[in-house]
Amino acid sequence: MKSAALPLLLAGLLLAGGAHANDAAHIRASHAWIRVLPGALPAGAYVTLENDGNQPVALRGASSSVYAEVMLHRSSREGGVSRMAMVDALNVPAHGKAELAPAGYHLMLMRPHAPVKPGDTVTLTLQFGDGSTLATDFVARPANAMDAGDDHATPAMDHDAMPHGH
Ligand SMILES: [Cu+2]
Repeated sequence: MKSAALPLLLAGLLLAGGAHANDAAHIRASHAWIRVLPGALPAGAYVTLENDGNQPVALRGASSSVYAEVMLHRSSREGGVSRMAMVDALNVPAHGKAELAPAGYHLMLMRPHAPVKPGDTVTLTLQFGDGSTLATDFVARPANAMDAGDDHATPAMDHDAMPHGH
């Protein structure tokens, strides 16, 4: 019975993983947003990742039920020319953070199954080096947006000052 073996194996892996906090358990995602471009142009997804663990955590990529293809990219500028390259991983340092932002690291979203409009929320499942995942809601923003647009949404709260232990 081949079909029964896989769920058992997965259950075993999950139990084994429960003995130690996995990568995803140490990551807090904030300011998650997508810049939606017109037509069939790929969209960029941006997020701030904070690692409260003692070990660095590698973001390897993401998956989504909305986009057929998601790739981890890095934009750079060389001699006045903007380039984009695929990268294997983005390191989030221990007790540090990494930012995916325009003109830098981003998740490139391609081939949506249905049109994504500004105001929509899209869940991307971030994937880390140890195979753990973190489902994160990204808000879709228009093509001229430069950030998540939430900086003034909660003026009473200083996110960085809030404790976020587990
Ligand atoms: Cu890209």
